[in-house]
Amino acid sequence: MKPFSDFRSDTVTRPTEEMRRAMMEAEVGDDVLGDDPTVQKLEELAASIMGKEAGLFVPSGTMGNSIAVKMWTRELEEVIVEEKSHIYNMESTHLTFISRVTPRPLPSRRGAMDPELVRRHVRLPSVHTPRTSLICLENTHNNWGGAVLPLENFVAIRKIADEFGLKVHLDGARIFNASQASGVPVKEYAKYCDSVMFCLSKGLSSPVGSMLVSDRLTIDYARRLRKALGGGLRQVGVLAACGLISLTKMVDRLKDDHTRARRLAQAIYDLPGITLNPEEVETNIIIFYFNHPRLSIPELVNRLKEKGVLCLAVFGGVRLVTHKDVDDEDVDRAIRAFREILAT
Ligand code: TLP
Repeated sequence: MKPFSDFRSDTVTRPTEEMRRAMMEAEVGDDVLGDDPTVQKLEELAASIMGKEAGLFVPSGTMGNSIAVKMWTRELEEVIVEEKSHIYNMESTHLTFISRVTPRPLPSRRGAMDPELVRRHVRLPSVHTPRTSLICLENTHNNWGGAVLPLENFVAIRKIADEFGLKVHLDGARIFNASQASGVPVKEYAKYCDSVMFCLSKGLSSPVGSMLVSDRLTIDYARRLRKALGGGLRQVGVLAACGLISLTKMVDRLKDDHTRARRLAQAIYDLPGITLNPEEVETNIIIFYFNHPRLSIPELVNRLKEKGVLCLAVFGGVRLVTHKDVDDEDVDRAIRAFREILAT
């Protein structure tokens, strides 16, 4: 048996054999000078899958989101974000640090902000207040346990954005998980957004990389911002080669991750201390709240680790993520470990 079954994140996925071969064989050039053919192929493919004019390869999802916020905003402006969103909570404050805008966090129902609430929080130009310029959405929603945002929410938010002349950016780190779970094509979600960031390096198993897509002029500007942030890379076709495999070969299998997450959730939701609705596990992320008379959250995480099961403590709870590198045996091992620790 392997030493650990690693449920900490889908970011831990290792590149496939095919990716390793593709890295060896990739045709490369200097991408900062604009002549890496493999990167160009990936950027074109990403844009066409999302129904946008152009794409940009970026080293990380955080850099993609940072560039997106920067390209749609100026100082003295405000950005509407969902209160548990990754952009607001987990990207080292780039809204204030890089873009120098104020975030306006709003509550939601499992990641979907009420359009009327959004409308009430749009600030019109005034000498006193920041002007709202951008709304950020996240699908799937990480801190809401991989929740899928309903398409109607995109439609309603777009309507408000158009009413007030705002831009909409989608943190679609796991947009392919959303699409696999809902049956809604990724293009359909993207249609209601001015830009989309999505990750190659999570469930899609590339070692590094995310994509930012939008219209051509905006991506030209994003390319300059990427350089300014130190994200201009040279013979990066070796990584883009993996990205091409992510997009062409790794999407369909995401539904297996969803099935495993649901099975794990169904097996542990009623153990003492755990608050979890397995019906709400829609994709590959399980987050449960934990309140136990004898065990704290860090103690539970440690006890699981002693039994070879890795997971993360988050927001008053525990997170487990399924992905390519955990199979049914890993899920069985996790179920056994939870039962041994909690079912006394
Ligand atoms: N999320 C990571 C960590 O930050 C916790 C994870 O393990 O889930 N948007 C969303 C919704 C994300 O979940 C993440 C990464 C990002 C953006 C940022 O991507 P990276 O890690 O490539 O900067």
